[in-house]
Amino acid sequence: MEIKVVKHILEANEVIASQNRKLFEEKGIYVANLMGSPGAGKTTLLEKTIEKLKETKSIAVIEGDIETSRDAERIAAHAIPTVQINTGGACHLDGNMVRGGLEGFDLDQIDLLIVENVGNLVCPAEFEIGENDKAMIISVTEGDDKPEKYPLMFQVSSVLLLNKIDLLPYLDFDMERFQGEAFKVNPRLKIMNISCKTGEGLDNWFRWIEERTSKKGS
Ligand SMILES: Nc1nc2c(ncn2[C@@H]2O[C@H](COP(=O)(O)OP(=O)(O)O)[C@@H](O)[C@H]2O)c(=O)[nH]1
Ligand SMILES: [Mg+2]
Repeated sequence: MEIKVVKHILEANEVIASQNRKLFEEKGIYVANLMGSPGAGKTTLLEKTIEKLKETKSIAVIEGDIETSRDAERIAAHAIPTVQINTGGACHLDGNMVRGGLEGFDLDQIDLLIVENVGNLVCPAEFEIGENDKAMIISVTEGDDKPEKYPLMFQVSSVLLLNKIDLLPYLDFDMERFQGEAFKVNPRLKIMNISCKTGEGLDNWFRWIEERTSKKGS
């Protein structure tokens, strides 16, 4: 019985997510669903991305958190349309929550919508929101053994950003092991090693997301 209930919830979500997807398609908006643990660097990456791309792309952000509007305040400080969704306990965003959040935007004015999902390495990967790509960010301080322990997020993501590489000298992080595990769970994964602090590797990411956004808009 329980399995049926879960299946029903996921199917109901899929319907709303595909309605969102259709709307994004009509409006020519490229949507990235940014997922990762609390503290991996999601908001910091967003801030860097906005600063790099905001002259050439119209960017909007949805912030998903259990409580508070702290991340939305950080993003809004960059003069970008921002909506905060508080899930009130739920560990992920779903299609319906994102649909509600869209009411806060003029969709005709947006090229790129980035959704920062609730900090969690598990649940966000299970729920489609109508995105074009899922992108995940994990930091070296979380350990090199995570891909096989939390495979789903690695499997559903198009790109994996390994953040905080500036801290590698202080850690026993085995890069070969990490990359080996990540490719084992998802051979198509595009891995980018980055530091939001020093800026190392970020150009790769900027290029990746800018190219995808341009394709949608043209
Ligand atoms: N050393 C280092 N710290 C970082 C880096 N990126 C983010 N941080 C720090 O990690 C903490 C969590 O970042 P935040 O963007 O709020 O993570 P989020 O919870 O995933 O949104 C903050 O104190 C950031 O300044 C990085 O590349 N290197
Ligand atoms: Mg955040």
